[in-house]
Amino acid sequence: MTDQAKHASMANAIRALAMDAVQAAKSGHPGLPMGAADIATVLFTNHMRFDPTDPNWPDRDRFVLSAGHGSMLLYSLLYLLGYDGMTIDQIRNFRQLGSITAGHPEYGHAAGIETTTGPLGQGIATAVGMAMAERGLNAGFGDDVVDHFTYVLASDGDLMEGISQEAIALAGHLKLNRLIVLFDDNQITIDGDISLSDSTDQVARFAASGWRAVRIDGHDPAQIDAALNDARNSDRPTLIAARTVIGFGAPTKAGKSSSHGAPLGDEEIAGARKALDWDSEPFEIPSDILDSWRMAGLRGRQLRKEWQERLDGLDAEQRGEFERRIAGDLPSGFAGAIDALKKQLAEEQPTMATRKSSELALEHVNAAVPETLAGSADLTGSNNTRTKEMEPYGAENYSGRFIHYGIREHGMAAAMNGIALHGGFIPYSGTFLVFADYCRPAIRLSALMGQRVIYVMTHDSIGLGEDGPTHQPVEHLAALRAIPGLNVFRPADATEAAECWQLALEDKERPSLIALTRQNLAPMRTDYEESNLCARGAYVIADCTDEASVSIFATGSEVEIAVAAKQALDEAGHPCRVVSVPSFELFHRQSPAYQQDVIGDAPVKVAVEAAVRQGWEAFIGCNGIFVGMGSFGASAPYQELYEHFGITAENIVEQVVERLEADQE
Ligand SMILES: Cc1ncc(C[n+]2csc(CCOP(=O)(O)OP(=O)(O)O)c2C)c(N)n1
Repeated sequence: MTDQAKHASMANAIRALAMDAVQAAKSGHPGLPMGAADIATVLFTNHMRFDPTDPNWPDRDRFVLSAGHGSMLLYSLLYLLGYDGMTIDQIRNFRQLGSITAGHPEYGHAAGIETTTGPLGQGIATAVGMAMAERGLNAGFGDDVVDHFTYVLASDGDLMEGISQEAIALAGHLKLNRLIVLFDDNQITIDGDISLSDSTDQVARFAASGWRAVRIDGHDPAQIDAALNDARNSDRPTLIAARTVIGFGAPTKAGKSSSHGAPLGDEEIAGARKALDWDSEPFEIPSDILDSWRMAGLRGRQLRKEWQERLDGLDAEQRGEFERRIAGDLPSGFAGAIDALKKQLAEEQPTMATRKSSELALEHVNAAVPETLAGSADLTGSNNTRTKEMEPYGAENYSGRFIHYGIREHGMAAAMNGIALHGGFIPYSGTFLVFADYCRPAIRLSALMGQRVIYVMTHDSIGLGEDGPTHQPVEHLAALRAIPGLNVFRPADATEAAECWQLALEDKERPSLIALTRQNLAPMRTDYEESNLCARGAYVIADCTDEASVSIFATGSEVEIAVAAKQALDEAGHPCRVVSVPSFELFHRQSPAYQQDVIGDAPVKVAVEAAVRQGWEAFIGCNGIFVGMGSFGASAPYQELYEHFGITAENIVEQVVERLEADQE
């Protein structure tokens, strides 16, 4: 067989599996895998370094299928290359419950899926984070142990989404030359020809952001091969715009949107088999072709062994550190650092904004945990995420630990997913809480993938004051608490801030968001406690000796208002307890007995939070008193806003007394 014929038969194996699996599932996207099969074949047989027997080899090349709807491309590759678990039965069960071959690639379902994709644009932006982590880890451990590429297959849709611009600009600026994007330039989207909605010159666009950008024929293996070789030797990230035909091989649907997202149908598939000269039955790959693929799968084994020898050759300390960081375990000094800080805080009793408390915690964290990779979306001085020793991360200094993400919240959040997925770093970075909306699709993916990404969100309420309602989050806490698997923290003082940081860093399987104030807060935790009280999500922070008539639940800046109300209520003969609720999610994970104990049975229950009521029913029931926001905020000094919106101790007391009196009537 000529090389050309061998290439064609290997690529056709992908095409056949894709059209047959989509047909069997009665849904899915055959067009992209059929169109991009030539690109993928050259990439995986000649360029990608990976070892299916050790899919998590830390120095493997990463492949991100940004156009996740083309999932059958990835599943076909993983099956053909011999990844454990990706059996032909899994391909037959494409899109079925319990299979590892979900509609879109889901991280954690199968080895070889580097990230969850499907929401267009996320994959390419996540890959930028992977490439950033690669350079960062390389700067720390050297070429011998970290030196790999991140390849992306992106579609028109990926490049049309706004997040791609943030990602492209960041990657170009940072000169991430180990990032290579293969653009499946098929000029078709769901609605039809790309000319319906776009006329961007993508090559010029990438070039304008500092990329090397070339055009090739995406069905010519020699051109694909040469372009990849050039890309790997570039001093900049590379875009390879590969012109392809969507649904390549389908007799009437190739080149048309009708091949994008629906089964081709029996007749069309029969025609494609003929055109591609593919005689095998559905889900059958001729043994010589499967052998060729499996041989390609073996290519990396030797490379991986050589890498292992180089790692073994490092001195024990460096090797241990590398392995610890890849495993994601915190250094042994971490817990002690937090404890020392808590003792210091108990002694000093500082009054400060929690964004400042967070910075103080980070001074201790960053000294003890070398793998934190910090950042901010151009609000460094406001988010307080950069600690003293941190140098900026950049093309001239990949060992820097602070990333100036620019005004790119969405790109930042997705990049953090990539950094976490890559391994070796714990990413955290900041913006204003109100702009959580700009990060939300990526936050959702952090949670869906169970990644330890830490979002620092400051200016967390009307308490930010004069910037006004555009900058004052109101619905954001509730909206974020609605994301399954995301820890949302809102610490009430410096001690709680330190404890929330500890919890966020120790939770290897979930992202966390820490909401912090702009305004100063008095210390609420006056005594040193060895245990982390925030770990249970809610706890009694101020108790009463008599049976409580009132329980007040509050978070963050409103805890001190609740405590002031308690003092007045106690004095008025209405014994009151205050529960601080730094995290709904952690509280809901406690035993029913603990939850019941904390909620208690005081006849009047009050929740205070400078945000909307949604979600508080779990604490105060339907008829509890809620003191918070029911509208957008306003522009004014924050003390006036708290008065204006009635989030005051006086208002709480008034409402409680009214309720107690009404109950007595
Ligand atoms: C953020 C987002 N919006 C919309 C969709 C739905 N969707 C899936 S594929 C697609 C566009 C298809 O065009 P293209 O990206 O060029 O893929 P191709 O047709 O080449 O397979 C759309 C709108 C999505 N997956 N993600």
